[in-house]
Amino acid sequence: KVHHTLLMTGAAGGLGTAMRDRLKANCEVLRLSDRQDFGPARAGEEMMLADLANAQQVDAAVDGVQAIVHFGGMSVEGPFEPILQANILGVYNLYEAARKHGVKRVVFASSNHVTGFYKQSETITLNHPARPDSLYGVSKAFGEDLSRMYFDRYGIETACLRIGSSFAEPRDRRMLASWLSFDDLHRLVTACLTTPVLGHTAIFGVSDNAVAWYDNAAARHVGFVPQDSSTPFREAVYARTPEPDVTDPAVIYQGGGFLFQGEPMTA
Ligand code: 15L
Repeated sequence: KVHHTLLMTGAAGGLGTAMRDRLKANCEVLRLSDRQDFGPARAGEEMMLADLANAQQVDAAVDGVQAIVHFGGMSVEGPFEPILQANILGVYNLYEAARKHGVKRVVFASSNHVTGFYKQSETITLNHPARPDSLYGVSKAFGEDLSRMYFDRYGIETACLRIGSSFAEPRDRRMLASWLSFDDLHRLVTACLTTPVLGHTAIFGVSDNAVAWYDNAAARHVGFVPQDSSTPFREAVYARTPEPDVTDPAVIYQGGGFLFQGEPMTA
């Protein structure tokens, strides 16, 4: 256990729920935070409710922790205002609190949607420029840049996890490439919390899938070695999903379909 008290934001969300028990192995005390009440603290936990847009509440949640796993914020595309509040103002509030309280390491749940406008036929590295596919993707790119500034200025180390699709199982054909198992997500977070020198880095968060769009060579120092693969799910996914239309932008681009809802797009 490298950290005494670890803060996990977004504790009531999908990733927070999946990591709640797993992250207890990484610390003595797991401090959980979310916007609204999600039940009592269990053994080894502390509960600290905080709206990311509220600087005082975020400050209180960060006070006394040694590291932060930041899963909080809007997790899909939507209207700009809530994205602005939670993902832009919210990530600023978090880093200001980290600076004031001397927190030296943050694991930030960024997203594959930072680079979602690369094609599914491309393999991209961590040196490819961002190509956000949505306002949500832009907000995650902002978090990546902001955290870099806090590293360069104040030495706060951050891993920006460009998480693909972290669910119990891959849900469609795209997720055969983008899937990150919960156990691999925990391995990734653990690697980021424990590697001796993290610096500031992005890293694509996917399992060891046969179909891959990402090259993590520039983040070898993190020490993330995924152990799971989408391959065992492949046949079932093919059987229950239609043949893809290769002229559909949701099939052409890595960001996939959910971000084009209601927005006609041309390739
Ligand atoms: C994300 O960034 C979302 O948070 C998640 O809900 C998934 O939709 C994922 O991307 C994805 O691209 O599959």
